Amino acid sequence: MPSILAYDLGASSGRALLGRLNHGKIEVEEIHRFNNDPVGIGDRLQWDILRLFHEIKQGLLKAKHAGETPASLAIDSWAVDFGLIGRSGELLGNPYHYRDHHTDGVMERTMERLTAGKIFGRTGIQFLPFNTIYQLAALKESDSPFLQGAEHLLMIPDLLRYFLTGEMHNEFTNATTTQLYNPLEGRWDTELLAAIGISPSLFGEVVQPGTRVGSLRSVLREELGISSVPVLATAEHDTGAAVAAVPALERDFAYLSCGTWSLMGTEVDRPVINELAQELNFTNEGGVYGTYRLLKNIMGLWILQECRRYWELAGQSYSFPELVSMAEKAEAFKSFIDPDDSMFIHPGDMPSRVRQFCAASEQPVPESPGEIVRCILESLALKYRYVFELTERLSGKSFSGLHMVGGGIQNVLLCQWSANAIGKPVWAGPVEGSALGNLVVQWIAQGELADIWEARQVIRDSFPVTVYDPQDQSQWEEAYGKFRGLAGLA
Ligand code: LFR
Repeated sequence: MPSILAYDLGASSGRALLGRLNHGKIEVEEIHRFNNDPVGIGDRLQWDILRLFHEIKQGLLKAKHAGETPASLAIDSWAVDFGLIGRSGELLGNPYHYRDHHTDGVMERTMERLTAGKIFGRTGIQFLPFNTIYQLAALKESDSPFLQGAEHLLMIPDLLRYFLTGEMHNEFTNATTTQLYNPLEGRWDTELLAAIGISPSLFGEVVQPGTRVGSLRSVLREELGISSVPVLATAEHDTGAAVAAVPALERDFAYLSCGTWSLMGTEVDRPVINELAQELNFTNEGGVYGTYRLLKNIMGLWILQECRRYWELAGQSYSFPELVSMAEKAEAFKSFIDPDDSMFIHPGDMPSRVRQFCAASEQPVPESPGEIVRCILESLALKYRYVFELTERLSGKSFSGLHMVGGGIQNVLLCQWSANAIGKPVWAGPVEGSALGNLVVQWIAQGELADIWEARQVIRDSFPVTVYDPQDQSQWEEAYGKFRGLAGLA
């Protein structure tokens, strides 16, 4: 059986995997891994999109050298960011990084003008300052020449797919993250676009995951010396792909996609757009096969990654396992942060910000890396419990445990503490959530798998799931009370 190729691009690294279905089991081989280093120029933080396209080509070359001609390929990546295409068909400027400061204050101003009720009511999407709608409003406010010259807007995977095929399509799961797509009407929301002064002509036809959207351009085939490969739209939002790969066998399940971000929620059949969802700032991102992800963003391992980067700059290099083992030795439940405080969104001196949060909330200030990492990981686990309970309240469901997928589950301590905090088992696996979701959508499109439920069964049969049972319940219960108080969580 021929292999297929999945590219999964995260905010700090990307990978290309060849996948094969063999007697009801999935086999994957990572053929290429690369860094995704955002580049700061002056005040701006941008993605090195041409470098990413170069790495996509490297993946194709490595597949060729492995003697493979993939039956199809697809790309997933983080959401909300985009490229603008001008009259000549060329990319105008580098896409901004969603952690760039150009959107500072824009969400607040837009919400004031349009009202939160209108924006949420028409999109069902949570308010995050970097949503595409606020990035576009920022470009409009600054009279960006790129925006003036733009004829098309393509989200990151749409853009890379365009570079590969020469064809432009907007894929559904990513389209919903813009906060400009109306899921109730099944189209781009022209009223919101008009309100921020953006032409609807920038937005194209929205295609569902699994749609064939072209094949490799002949010029690229010649450059690489390869034959044609069909290009599919998969669940191109990495979180959409990760949730497609949750090995749940029951319809109602809670998940946590754990990486740079922690995305926690449940899958629903239709968007939950009501006052409570708006008040709790939950989102309804488009998923596969008519589903939606009722979830909430939690800042995730970003804070830890950024601490590590900062320490490295200061000449102290630690691996993640080293940091986790230092955290394990530090004193328990000494101080907590609210990981979702806006002070943690942008890159910078994260250790100082953690200390600052603790000092301002009159807690002992963590000093050593071990103390800081312990504070971050305990706070994340406690925030998971909070959002787990909100998910149950909002969805009216009760969950017997939590599925965790993604690279973050390699952090065994975090998995165990998550189980302790929520007081229910955590089922951790698979690690390659997004890439697997990307692959199974391609196989469903090719008729190799019947539907998402067969796909989830096959994933369960192919990859280990580690069970973490809750421990130390009374201490975590007490910690949760303290955490809620200081993070001001009702
Ligand atoms: C996770 C993710 C989240 C999105 C954030 C920014 O990788 O895609 O779902 O909110 O990145 O795009």
